[in-house]
Amino acid sequence: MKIAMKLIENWFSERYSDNLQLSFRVMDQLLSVKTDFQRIDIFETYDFGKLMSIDGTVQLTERDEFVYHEMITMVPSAIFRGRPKKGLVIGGGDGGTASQLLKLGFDHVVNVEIDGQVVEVSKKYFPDISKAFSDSRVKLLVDDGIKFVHDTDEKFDLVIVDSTDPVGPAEGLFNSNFYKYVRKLLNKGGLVVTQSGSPFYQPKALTLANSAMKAVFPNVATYTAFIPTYPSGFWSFTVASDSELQPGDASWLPDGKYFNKEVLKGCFMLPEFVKALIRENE
Ligand code: AG3
Repeated sequence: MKIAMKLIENWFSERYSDNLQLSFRVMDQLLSVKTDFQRIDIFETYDFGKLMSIDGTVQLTERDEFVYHEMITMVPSAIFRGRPKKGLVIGGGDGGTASQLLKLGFDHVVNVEIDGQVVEVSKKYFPDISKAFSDSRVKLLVDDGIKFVHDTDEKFDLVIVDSTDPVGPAEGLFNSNFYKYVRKLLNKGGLVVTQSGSPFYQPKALTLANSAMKAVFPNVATYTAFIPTYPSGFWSFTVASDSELQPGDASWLPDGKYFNKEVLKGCFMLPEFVKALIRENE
């Protein structure tokens, strides 16, 4: 008798609600580890290369990480007058943000990640994305970012908050107290930027970031990017400064794989429902 072979398919899903999820078919699960802060999983997916999730939420995939890392670094760099050189990354334990800052010519980057295991895992599974951690221009501190901004008196041109969603360890990064301390660390003309979630599925992340920054900075603006593996694919970032937020000509900035000068202008043009969310905060 012939027995039909049973084919089992394995899938990783990020749950957006009880009724909605995004699923990736996976070849293999390479790692699942519970740290003191969160659970980290690494999958080899069919369509997006390796994928890292934290507490079940997609953090990055090899195939589309460039969008997030370019947009969180290049847009604020284009607004800064002159060439930004000193960067602070809060979170960003995969190293993607720090690596991108080095590409842009930053000569000193401090990266404060609360969970050392994110760094270790990234070095092992994403050696290219995390290569900044073996560069002498980057100082990695495994520490609480909130504590760091309270205690340091170093100054930066750009502060980048590359965090998870505003639940769990990142919660304290979405409030005005945190930004009060960040403001003190900014050089003249300096900016702070944070990822602020999916305007469609996570309006609270956007409004939280927006109101926290508005409580502290006179100039705040939201921009968006297309990131296929994040909820809804439509993602927001919010930037703030004491200086005006007009993109300069930034002729020194090269095009990326996503970023270019048209994207720089266009990304600040917001759909009405996003504008309405932001207005609610005024
Ligand atoms: N950190 C922001 C990821 C947020 C994704 N949220 C979600 N999937 N629900 C990205 C880390 C890349 N350096």
